[in-house]
Parts: sequence; C-alpha cells; structure tokens
Amino acid sequence: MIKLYGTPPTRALRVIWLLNELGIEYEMLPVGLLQGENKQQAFLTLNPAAKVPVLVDGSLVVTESAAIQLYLAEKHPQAGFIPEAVEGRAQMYRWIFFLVTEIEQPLWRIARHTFVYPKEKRLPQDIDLARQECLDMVAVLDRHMEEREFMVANRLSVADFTAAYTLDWANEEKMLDGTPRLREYLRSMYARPTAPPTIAEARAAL
Ligand SMILES: N[C@@H](CCC(=O)N[C@@H](CS)C(=O)NCC(=O)O)C(=O)O
Repeated sequence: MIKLYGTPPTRALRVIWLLNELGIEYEMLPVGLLQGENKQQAFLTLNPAAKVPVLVDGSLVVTESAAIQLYLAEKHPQAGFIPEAVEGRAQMYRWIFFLVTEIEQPLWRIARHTFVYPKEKRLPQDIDLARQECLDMVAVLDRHMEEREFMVANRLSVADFTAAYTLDWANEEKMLDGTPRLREYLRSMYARPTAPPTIAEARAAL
C-alpha cells in the first residue's frame, strides 16, 4: 500500500487531496517535526531535505508535494487531471510553478520569520516584503481567474489542487481579503466531497 509520510496541516494536505480524488488507499505515517524526527537518518534516507510530505509507492520514493500530486495524477490518467494537449499541460505546469514559487515562497518566509526561526533570527522587515510580494502575485492570479472556473483549460487539473491548498494558506494570512473571486474559488474547491481538511480545521484537530 502507498505510504504517505507527513500529516495535516503540513503540505501533506496537497497529496491527501489527490489520494482522496483518485480513491487510492494509503497509510499515513506521522513524522514529528517538533521532535526532529525529520532529521533522523531513517527519514533523511527518504528525503535528504528533511521535509514532509514524502510518498513511497513500492520502490519509488517521491518528495515535493506538487511533484507527488503530478505523479499520482499521471499514474491514474482516467481521472483526467492532466490536460491531454501539450498546450494545456504547459499552462498547468506554468500555474503550478507560479503557485509554489511566487505565492507559496513568500508565505513560507512569513511563517519562518513568525514562528519557525528562533526569535533572534526573525526579520520583521522580511515579513513586510514577503507580504507585499505575495499580494502582488495573488492579484495576478485573481486576474487570471476572471471568468474562469478552473485554473487551466476549463476543467479540473492538478493545478487546481495545488492552488486550493496554497490559497487556503494565503487566506489564513489574510492575503485574499481584497479578492472575493479567489475566496469563492477556494470555497468551491473545499466544497468538493473529496476535499481534505482546511489548514484551520487540521490545526484545530491537533
Ligand atoms: N517544497 C517542499 C516543502 C516541504 C516543507 O517545507 N514541508 C514542511 C512542512 S509543511 C517541513 O517538512 N518542514 C520541516 C523543516 O523545514 O524542518 C514541498 O512542497 O514538499
């Protein structure tokens, strides 16, 4: 059975969403980040970057949450989450990279300088910079979603599942207050019966 290392509310949520959509059975294995389990040799053998999520499917080990989403969708083409045309795939990759580099990275910087780094390493000025960078990129995504239901090619694709988790995180940081369209898109994605818990729900359940 597929093994997923990492639990909600981490980026494991991105993977859980695909596993739910595809109806794949899996075993979820917690990794105690606060206890440093991700830095122990057994885990480093799976992911030298010491991060969750990690997916193990037989002899295959895949890290990077968006790459795992793409792997699962490619392995189950019947779900149609990968556009057939190369042009559609190009747009899907474009938006996945945009989400994880332009939107997620400033969010991650905010998290690092708020609670991840030890107090003496936190830089409040970087939080302000990251906040503005994130808002600028959220505005680009908002314009892209004008008159669109899905990120790419008028149908659900992996980009939507990457987007929903990333926007949920952005919403937690109050980045979507000026973009009702993105809030509505987020609401519709999490209304799917296969949606994982939101970050807030997962935190509340800890
Ligand atoms: N780019 C990676 C980032 C993974 C990541 O940063 N995961 C966090 C939890 S959400 C983690 O494991 N952090 C542990 C650490 O940085 O020590 C991905 O998308 O999978």
